[in-house]
Amino acid sequence: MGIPRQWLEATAEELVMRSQKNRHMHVHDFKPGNERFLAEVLSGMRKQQKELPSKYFYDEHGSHLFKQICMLEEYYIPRIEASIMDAYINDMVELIGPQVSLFEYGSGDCVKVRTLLDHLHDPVAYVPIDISRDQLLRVAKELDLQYPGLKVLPVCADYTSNFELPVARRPGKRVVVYFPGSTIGNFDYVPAKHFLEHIARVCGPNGALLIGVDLKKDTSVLHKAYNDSKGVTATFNLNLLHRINSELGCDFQVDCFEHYAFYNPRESRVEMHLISLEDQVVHIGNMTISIAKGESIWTESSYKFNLDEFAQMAAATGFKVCKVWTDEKQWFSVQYLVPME
Ligand code: AVJ
Repeated sequence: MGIPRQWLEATAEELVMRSQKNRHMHVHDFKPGNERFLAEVLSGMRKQQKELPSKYFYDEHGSHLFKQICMLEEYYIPRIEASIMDAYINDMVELIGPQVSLFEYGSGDCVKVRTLLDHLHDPVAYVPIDISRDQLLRVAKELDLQYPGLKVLPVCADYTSNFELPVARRPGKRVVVYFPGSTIGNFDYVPAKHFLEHIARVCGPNGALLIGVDLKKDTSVLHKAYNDSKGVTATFNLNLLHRINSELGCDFQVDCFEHYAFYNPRESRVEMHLISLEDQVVHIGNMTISIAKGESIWTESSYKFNLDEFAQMAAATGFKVCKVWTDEKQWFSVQYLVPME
């Protein structure tokens, strides 16, 4: 009991600042309601190829499972991305410059951004945007305490929908959007372009985008990354059905589904599906939907790029690739994009 340890190492002035900051922490809340969740589940399940949106993986349990995926040797993305960030952080910080307002789309547990926050010169604000509200509030509070000069402004939203971004009181020199983890790979081509266009508007002519982009590689590496030997990815995939059952009152027989993930080379993407092991019916809202034995529900795409393809897509949205950092095997890239002209 007693005083938290990190407080003992702070000056009195810092302590006052921290307690004041903590009182003011508040989430800008645009969390979608269950009506929207239900509508999207229904429309996906009524398609010829049944599908469910991958953004709904991330309830509390799903976010926890994703963190476990990130600790697997086979899921190479976080490890390699972190090594690139560590190796080139000084270059990145130099490009970004001082007094930045940093926006992160899909901030999750906010671990990755710490490398930036630890090295940036006098950052003005950090705006983590995430759909998982409890985790968001918890980690935002933590960061707020740990970075005394930084204004932390958490936003709970489905960032593919319309929502408003908060503005820090202290004016920054520029806006930089951080979008790590290759989450851009979850979007099909047209939505990916729309999303990058949205980011370009958020950045403005003076801003930039720091983005993680997963690269094409040996199919067996991809296969193992999405079919891990401990079965965590399978549990993560199946958790979507548990979540739908509990939040929308549906009756998927979760035990009668099997995780299935493979690399589709023609489309340059890993696809995750849930395959029904039996004929079954499921009630969604006031609809009854039948699922045949062997039929799949498509739950996620994870596109893999080569550097030219990504640069071309970026160019189609008005971004120019200014700098690319990769690991020595060229498995992953972190890229710094600026508006064209
Ligand atoms: C967080 C979307 C980048 O697609 O690799 C991990 C999610 N899915 N294992 C990815 C995920 C299966 C991940 N992203």
